[in-house]
Amino acid sequence: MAISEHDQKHREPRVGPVPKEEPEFHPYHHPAAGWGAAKSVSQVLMREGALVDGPRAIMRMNHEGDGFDCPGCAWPDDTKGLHLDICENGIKHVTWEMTGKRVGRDFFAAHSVTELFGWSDFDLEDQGRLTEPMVYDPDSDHYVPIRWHDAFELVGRTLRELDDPNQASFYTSGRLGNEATFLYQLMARELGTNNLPDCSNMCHEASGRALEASLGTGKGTVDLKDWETTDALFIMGVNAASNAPRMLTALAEAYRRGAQIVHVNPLVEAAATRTIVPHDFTDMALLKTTRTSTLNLQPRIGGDMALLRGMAKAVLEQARTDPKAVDQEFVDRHTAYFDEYRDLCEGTPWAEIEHQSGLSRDDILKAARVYRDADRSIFSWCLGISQHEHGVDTVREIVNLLLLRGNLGREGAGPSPVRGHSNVQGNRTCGIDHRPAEEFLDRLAEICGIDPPREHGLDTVGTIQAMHSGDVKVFVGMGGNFALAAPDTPYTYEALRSCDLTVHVSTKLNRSHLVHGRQALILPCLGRTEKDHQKGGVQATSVEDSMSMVHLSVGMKRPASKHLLSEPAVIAGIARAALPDSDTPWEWYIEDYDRIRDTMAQVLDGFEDCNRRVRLPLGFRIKQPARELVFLTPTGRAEFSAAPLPDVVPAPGTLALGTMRSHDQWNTTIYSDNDRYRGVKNLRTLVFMNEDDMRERGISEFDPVDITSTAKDGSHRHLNGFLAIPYDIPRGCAAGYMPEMNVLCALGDYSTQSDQPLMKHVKVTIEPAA
Ligand SMILES: Nc1nc2c(c(=O)[nH]1)N[C@H]1C(S)=C(S)[C@@H](COP(=O)(O)OP(=O)(O)OC[C@H]3O[C@@H](n4cnc5c(=O)[nH]c(N)nc54)[C@H](O)[C@@H]3O)O[C@H]1N2
Ligand SMILES: Nc1nc2c(c(=O)[nH]1)N[C@H]1C(S)=C(S)[C@@H](COP(=O)(O)OP(=O)(O)OC[C@H]3O[C@@H](n4cnc5c(=O)[nH]c(N)nc54)[C@H](O)[C@@H]3O)O[C@H]1N2
Ligand SMILES: [Mo]
Repeated sequence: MAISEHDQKHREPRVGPVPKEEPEFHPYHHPAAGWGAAKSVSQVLMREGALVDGPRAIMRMNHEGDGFDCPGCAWPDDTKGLHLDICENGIKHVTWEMTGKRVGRDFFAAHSVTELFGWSDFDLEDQGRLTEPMVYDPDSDHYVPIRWHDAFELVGRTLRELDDPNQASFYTSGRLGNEATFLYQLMARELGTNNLPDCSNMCHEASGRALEASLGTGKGTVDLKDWETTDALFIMGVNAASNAPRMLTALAEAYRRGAQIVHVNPLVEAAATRTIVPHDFTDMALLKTTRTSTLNLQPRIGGDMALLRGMAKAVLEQARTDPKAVDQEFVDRHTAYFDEYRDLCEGTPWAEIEHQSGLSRDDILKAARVYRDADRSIFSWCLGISQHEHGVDTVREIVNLLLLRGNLGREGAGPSPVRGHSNVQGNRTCGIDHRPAEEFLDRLAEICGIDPPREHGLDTVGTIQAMHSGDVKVFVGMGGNFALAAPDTPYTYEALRSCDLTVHVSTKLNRSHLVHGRQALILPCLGRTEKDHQKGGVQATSVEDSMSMVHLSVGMKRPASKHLLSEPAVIAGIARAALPDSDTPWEWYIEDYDRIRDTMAQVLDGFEDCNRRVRLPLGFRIKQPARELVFLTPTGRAEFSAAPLPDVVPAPGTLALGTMRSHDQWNTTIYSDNDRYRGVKNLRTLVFMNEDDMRERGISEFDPVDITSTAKDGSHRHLNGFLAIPYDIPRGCAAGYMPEMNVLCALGDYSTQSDQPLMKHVKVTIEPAA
């Protein structure tokens, strides 16, 4: 099909770049990482004009002591002094921030907001770094420059004039460093609201709640050393080669020392095949590949819980003849509600397990055997597990299975969620939580001398609903791209447009700046790669990775513009303007971030003495009570859950659609129209389907199709003219890219367990385009 014709069918504005060539699809048969990654990196470096600075910055990334933390993902740094685990997507991410391009006042003078709204999201971000604060001028429909002082005063005045502080909501995207995070939540709570939605509400909320309920701690318990010593790794619902590429190295090393690696994913992703270990120069030179999998299972979308239940059932059945199958001593000493769980497993028929998982009993037994034969097992997971109606139950089922064999509190064993944004876990640790614990608020009150509100605040979905109904009038986005990342795009746009004031603290121009309230500000800030000069000298910020390691990040680049402020400074500026009588020493904090850390050390669990410990070569690890077999649960024990299996099988004629990322994308930031590991070029507006499902509907490769979703409330949403791609995916399942597909996700369709939008299980029908 000619491109122009295909393009016309797209909903405007588009997300990705306009492809210069025909779409292509050729299943990928090469190893992950290696030279393909190296080539892709050099293309990005060239495009961003970062050929000189890029490589130098990369050498400083994730360095002990004096480097900056890679903003690419939350995978931990190596513990053995190997600091250059080159990762293609981390490099792309860093160069994206370091681009030589700039969006200054001339740019905004030349393009109205209405005009810019028609641009693609790719083109918006591709303009480069924001350079000075801008305010929306309704008369001219342009953004115009504003001085920092006046911008702060505008936000401060609007916040002061609200009838109720709960009419404001303060969003965090998981990039924000710990110190800024602490100040941000302090400001919101001093103002009097717990409206602190964050990207975690769309991401790992389910994991946090499940681990909290089962183990009394909202985080994983394992670290990289455990990954290095485990006998069996179960990797569930994550596209690691694209989204946590440094995991590839861990998988290859595990394979080389004989560990079992089981991948559970409706799609066989690149990490489930083989890799060329990127930092291993001999491997690179000889194109030597290492396997990264010993078993791949492809359940139906949402079928993981049934698979886990089946594995538990098999282990329990074996325990009748094999006393070592279940670690009864561990179960007796450390857990509660085992009998209920055993009865539940025994009472769940194999036929139901097979039907709900979409896997044969034989396949499930294979996985169970790996689990039974391993002395130490780790389960790792990401969005394929969490973004479901029953996400909490599924993560609790993972813990159930771990508990059966005492896979907790010892080396090489335990739960290991792969977090998303590089500091999303630190955000929670440092107080971004719309449902804060009483003890935390008590300490905040005592140490910071404020009177924090006690009622729970709004999360992401709640904030969108409240903006839509007029209950929230001020939206502040601390990073991120809320308009595009949130579900139900048109509804979210309406919600943001009903606000009195929208404020975005950002590094690059994005859709959220163009979907604005009556008044609107763009406040540009330093990125993580840049030097942060304050009165007390160059400042460092701390971040926490997926495995609870906290370490310092120090920028080394000259800021993209001399008008940029650091995120802590922006927050302090807003806080001072909104709270003129505040006793909090906002300005004093900004002079030297050690002062913020000193306060954090008094308020936050696990941050004692953090100024000293964060300067240790590898930083420090926040203690996980569950790791020490201390369970802060009602029973004081690890608690088995006994949830019934949900019905995840699509009704006849319908499909379960999962929305996900391509390889060349970082959430709403699109690098190109390619998805290398899935063999796709020049195309994002696609839907992957099983060939039989396509045939049944009279659809062939690259045929345009219309996709209709049906929400819980029966309402329908549409995406037309997407191209169908035949893919190795179970029948009844389909997949495509976020954020294009967010229009299909109804705002009301969130999990009743986690309040997370159901981004991996959208009920759709697909037919040839009208
Ligand atoms: N380069 C890059 N890195 C990133 C990001 C990025 O956009 N780009 N985003 C970051 C963020 S914020 C996050 S949260 C993470 C996201 O990391 P991922 O969780 O890998 O993100 P997705 O692309 O949504 O991929 C979900 C995976 O789950 C699978 N899946 C879908 N449904 C199911 C299911 O029902 N069961 C199972 N078992 N699997 C399923 C899909 O096939 C896919 O492999 O990555 C982080 N790292
Ligand atoms: N359908 C569907 N929707 C999803 C998902 C899905 O799987 N499917 N995944 C969800 C998930 S897991 C997440 S985490 C959200 C992501 O939601 P967000 O975190 O809100 O979105 P991002 O695309 O990561 O934000 C990109 C923007 O962040 C800004 N930025 C980058 N670096 C910095 C910085 O250092 N400081 C500041 N202040 N700003 C910066 C830039 O302006 C850039 O445009 O999307 C969610 N949406
Ligand atoms: Mo995320």
